[in-house]
Amino acid sequence: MKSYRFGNPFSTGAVIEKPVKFLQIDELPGFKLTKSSASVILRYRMQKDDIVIGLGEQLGGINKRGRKYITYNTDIPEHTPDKLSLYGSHPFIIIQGRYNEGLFIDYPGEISFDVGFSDKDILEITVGSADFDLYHWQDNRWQDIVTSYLELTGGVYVPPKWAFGYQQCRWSYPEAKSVEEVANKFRQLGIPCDAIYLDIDYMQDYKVFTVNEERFPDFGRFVKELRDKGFHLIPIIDPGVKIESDYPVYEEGKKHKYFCTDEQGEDFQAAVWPGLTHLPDFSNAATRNWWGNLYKKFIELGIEGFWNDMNEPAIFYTNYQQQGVYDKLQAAADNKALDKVDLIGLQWQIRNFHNSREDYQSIYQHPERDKTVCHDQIHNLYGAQMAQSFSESVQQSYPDKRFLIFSRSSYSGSQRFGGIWYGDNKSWWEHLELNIKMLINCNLVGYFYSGADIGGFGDNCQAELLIRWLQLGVFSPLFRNHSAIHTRRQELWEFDKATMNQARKIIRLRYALLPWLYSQFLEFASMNIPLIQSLSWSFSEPRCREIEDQLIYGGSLMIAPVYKPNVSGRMVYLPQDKWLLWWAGSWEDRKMKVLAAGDHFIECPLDRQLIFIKENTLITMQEPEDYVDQRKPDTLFIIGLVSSTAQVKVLVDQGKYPAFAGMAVLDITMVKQEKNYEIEIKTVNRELLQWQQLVFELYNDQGNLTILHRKLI
Ligand code: MIG
Repeated sequence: MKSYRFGNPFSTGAVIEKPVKFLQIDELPGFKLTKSSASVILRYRMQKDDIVIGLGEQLGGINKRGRKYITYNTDIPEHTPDKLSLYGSHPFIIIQGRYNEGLFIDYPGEISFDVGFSDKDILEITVGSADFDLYHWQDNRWQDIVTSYLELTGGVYVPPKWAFGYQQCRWSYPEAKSVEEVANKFRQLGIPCDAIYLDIDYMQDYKVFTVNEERFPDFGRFVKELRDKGFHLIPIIDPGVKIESDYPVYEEGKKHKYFCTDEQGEDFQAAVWPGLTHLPDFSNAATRNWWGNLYKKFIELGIEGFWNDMNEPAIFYTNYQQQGVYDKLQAAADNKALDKVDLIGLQWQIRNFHNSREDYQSIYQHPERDKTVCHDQIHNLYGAQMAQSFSESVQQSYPDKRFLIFSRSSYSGSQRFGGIWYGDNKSWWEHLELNIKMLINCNLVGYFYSGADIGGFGDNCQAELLIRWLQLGVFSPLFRNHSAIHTRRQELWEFDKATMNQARKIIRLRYALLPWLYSQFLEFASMNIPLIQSLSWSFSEPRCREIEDQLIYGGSLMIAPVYKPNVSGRMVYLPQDKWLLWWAGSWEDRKMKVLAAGDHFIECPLDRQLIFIKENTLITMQEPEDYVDQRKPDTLFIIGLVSSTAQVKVLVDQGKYPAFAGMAVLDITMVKQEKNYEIEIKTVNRELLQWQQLVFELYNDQGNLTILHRKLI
């Protein structure tokens, strides 16, 4: 990798240790460079078969060719194919071809990536500034470029284990009673669940870090009562601070100059949920320190998880935009004849007054007292630095504890501070399909802990869609059902009985697999290798480069989700050798079948999902609990198709920070002999492993099952 510096860049913090030496750049091998005072253009001629991957949270496929993308974090409730930006920016791209090339453009403003759209053979990257750092990899294995990028940007956030449980959200559960009802429903119906969310209505007048005391009397006790039942309560945090005298957050922020300003240095005003607010200036270390410590108020009450919303930052309107609308409407009213009015202009004005680029260009940030930078130039850092503020603060105050934290907006590097969710998707089959690609694309830039709103946020979810989405959700590290106000309710019991029973089985399957799913997370995070991968990550057959609707989880599983309505099966491609097909309907029903490589049409009615275990790997399972580590079952099932040798490591962490400290390990290796299996079991910190009984369910390549029992000593 080589590092290049253009001009005098803003320090984004994306890269943890700056390489000592930046090269001055006049040419970049393989690229044509065009520099001006305000932009730099990089052009690259792609070969016909080159594949371009990366860019993290973006629409389009895994192969990014044929489209345009723009990095400019946007609060965007319609993820339709015409959109060029979503909530996060990850300007990291790889060209896989005769030579593999990787680029990370560390610039937190607008960059456009035209990947063979204007000219099908040309990749044209336009950086909207002449000041940025560029990291270039050449001729490495492309997988190594990904790992190198993750190392460069500081590795991967690891959530606490309970954050792998099922989670229920709704906009909103507005008072204690509705949260309690949901919690009780889960336990009565025997549906596992670990977390319930508070959306904006828990606050007093949408004032961040307040709780409405009428709707949530004795909030601290409420949090503890829920914890006793095995639920974490997770409040939403929005950055906009309501302008209201005597509101402490506002008063402190104003007094210490913690807010973003306008050009004249006055605190910038932007309207969001609370009405007019000020936006904290997270580029400033003092602001970050102040803000990060505000979460403590909740942490001291027993809260262990947060979700940061609206941090692109979203702006409903500003006084300036509002005036523009009034003027246009006034002109229309004065005319009293719509044909004399600039209708298109009027519509445009009304449609575009929120999240307006003009507003972002009028906000100023002050990373230091006497330093000013226009927000537009560092726009994509806003949510990342908000996450950084939380992360820095808890590391200081609770140095050995891990929290759940995820954000809507993000930038390269913030994958070490927390996870993300994919924002306001819809209850559309198209968005279930998009979810598969999003998991793969976001894992490529280190957001292992991420996921979509299961069932879809906007629009109304139908029973079949919910079931298929939950089936994919089993393999989504963030496994959260969320839906918007005014949409059909999406809690499982709001559907028919059969749907609810099926949903329960799917969620119990997740909990059965959870120790393995989580252990794989730890292992892959420690290696800086994406946890969720496209098939091409480990299978070099050309076919695999085109498969975008199957995914690999960890070292052993391939998932082929059904993402279309009214179908009873799908095509699946199995690369290289043999696979064990688990036609999974419930965790207890574990009859498996050996399949050979190649194309298969596989039946998959609604009560089944397709899970494939790779030959000579092992997965582990245990009896599902109502919530993570409720009873700690003492039997561990170890399952696989073993034709020569196989190994599995089960990692059990102590929930401490850093994640890998003091870990317990169960390490199983096995060799297939002619008639039997030779099993070797090693442990580290045995006393921290809950299991006493090991049950092996081993298939040979003919599909014959052998069951073996061992005691763990
Ligand atoms: O303007 O807090 O993406 O998850 O439920 C909408 C209300 C604000 C957007 C988030 C969504 C959340 C909603 N928020």
